[in-house]
Amino acid sequence: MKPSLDPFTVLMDLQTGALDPTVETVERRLSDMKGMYQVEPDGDDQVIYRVLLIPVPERNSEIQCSTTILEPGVVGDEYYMTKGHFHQVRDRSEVYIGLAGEGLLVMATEQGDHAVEPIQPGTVNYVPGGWAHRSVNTGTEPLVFFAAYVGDAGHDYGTIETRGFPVVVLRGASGPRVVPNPRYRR
Ligand code: S6P
Ligand code: ZN
Repeated sequence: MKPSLDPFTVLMDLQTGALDPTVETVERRLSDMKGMYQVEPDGDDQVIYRVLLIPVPERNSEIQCSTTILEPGVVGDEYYMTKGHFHQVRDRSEVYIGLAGEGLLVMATEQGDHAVEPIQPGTVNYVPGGWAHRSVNTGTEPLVFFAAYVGDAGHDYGTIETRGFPVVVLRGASGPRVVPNPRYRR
């Protein structure tokens, strides 16, 4: 087989998640999160996370890589979080490596099972195929992680926008609380 890509190297800052070169950045603001928090955000429409991408062709012979920088903060009592998604091709898996900050990785199946795992410097989270995933910043510093996933996975945001996750992560007096999501639609 004749390879169709040439090898390359990207420099990743292990504290900030910055990539050099920065090829493509996705920014998500509070206004992109409509209907996802228990209460609607008010105030400044700030950027709550950035995804820095190392794009490669979207085919299953390649591995997509990115870093995510999720700011600290709350909407009501709910910590800042990513939108969360299933992969469009449901059985495509993913690995997260925690770089900085502290947070939780909330995962759910279409059948309504859920799992919650820590993200912190050095964690390697394995997200098997069929599990939707959302990261939540439960700390006071940016939560930064590296992600690698099967090249043709794609992203299905609509299912989570409609159904939500079975649990939400709230700020409690003695730390984060994972509680059932009253708005979850089975
Ligand atoms: C992609 C991977 C991450 C997320 C990123 C933002 O499969 O899971 O790179 O895209 O953390 O989350 P979201 O849910 O807005 O794509
Ligand atoms: Zn993913």
